[in-house]
Amino acid sequence: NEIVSQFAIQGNVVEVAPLGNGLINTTYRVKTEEGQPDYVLQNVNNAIFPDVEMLMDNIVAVTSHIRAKLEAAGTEDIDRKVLNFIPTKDGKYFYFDGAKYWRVMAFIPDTKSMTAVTPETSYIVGETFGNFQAMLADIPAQLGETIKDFHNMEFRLKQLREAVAENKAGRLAEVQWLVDELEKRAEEMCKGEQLHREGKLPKRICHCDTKVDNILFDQEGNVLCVIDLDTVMPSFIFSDYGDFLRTAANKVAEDSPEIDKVEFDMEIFKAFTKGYLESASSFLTSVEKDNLPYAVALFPFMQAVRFFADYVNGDTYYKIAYPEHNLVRTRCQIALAKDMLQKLPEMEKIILPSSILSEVKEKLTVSVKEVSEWN
Ligand code: GN1
Ligand code: MG
Repeated sequence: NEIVSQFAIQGNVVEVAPLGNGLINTTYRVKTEEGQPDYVLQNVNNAIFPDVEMLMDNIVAVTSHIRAKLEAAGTEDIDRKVLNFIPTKDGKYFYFDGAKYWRVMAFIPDTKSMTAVTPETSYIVGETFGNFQAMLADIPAQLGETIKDFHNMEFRLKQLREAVAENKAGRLAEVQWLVDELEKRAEEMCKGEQLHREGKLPKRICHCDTKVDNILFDQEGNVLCVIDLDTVMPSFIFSDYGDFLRTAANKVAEDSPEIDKVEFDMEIFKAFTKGYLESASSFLTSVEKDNLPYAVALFPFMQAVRFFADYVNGDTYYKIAYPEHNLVRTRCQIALAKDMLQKLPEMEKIILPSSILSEVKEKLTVSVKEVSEWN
């Protein structure tokens, strides 16, 4: 009550109860009297997100930009289609109680989330995230990186190399072969950063945590809005495209020990890509589009590097359920990246229109050759 009373809400608080099962932030539902709107109160995890002020500036810039677009388009029911953050009584979007950072947003009633991934939901998610990026393609505000170098492959490799050099947990000897395995692919996986340095690949505002459960649906299954905006930041569009497929199109869980069952599901790939391209084509450059297959393989590779660095460091970042957990996760992600690399030519055929296929034939031959060399 003390915390909620800092914010400019309507009505009197009747109850504050835990909401959802997020692992990073802590969330509560704030109920007010009959006839008044309810709210969501969140404690932002400051250990993971060091600059809450920047994070909230990002979120407010993004949600107000989307709101203005929806208003301009004459969209109905806008309060259900974009999150609405409530300022404190002195006009800030977070409250620091001396130990913790808090924020409040309006609760959107009568929603459901969808956790089952099917080609149908993947198509909708692709369309939704493409749309989200499209709406933010012309945002005037400069957004900050809420986690610095979050999806920077070169930085993630640097972290792994440091972990290997320090060998803090003394685990290196048994897993040196995995370091070698990852290093084989390291350079080509930094293609994004290289293209960026050459001025050929822009950063745009991306969500950076694209999963089905970060979309709210109404009771009929129509998309309402994208939620969980803490990682919204400038990144290559590959982030939203690739990270969704990493989790959604793997036939097993990201930490499955059954490596032989790891398989990249091309039906999910096709449906998600179709939805994404339908809404993102308006702003994607040919470099961005041509490199979507690279983005598919990039994310399990990057995740393998992150899990593995954590294993070498002695498991300090990701929660583990058993001692080898990060190692099992690493192997699963490598297996997925390998299966994706095998399927790159097929993906390229689907993404690139047939008219320009002949131009990239040479490129396709190169990727097939490279795949057969990575064993
Ligand atoms: C973390 O906690 P969750 O699942 O939303 C991580 C992602 C990883 C993911 C791997 C802030 O996300 O980048 O892809 O684990 N988020 C952060 O399971 O590091
Ligand atoms: Mg999350």
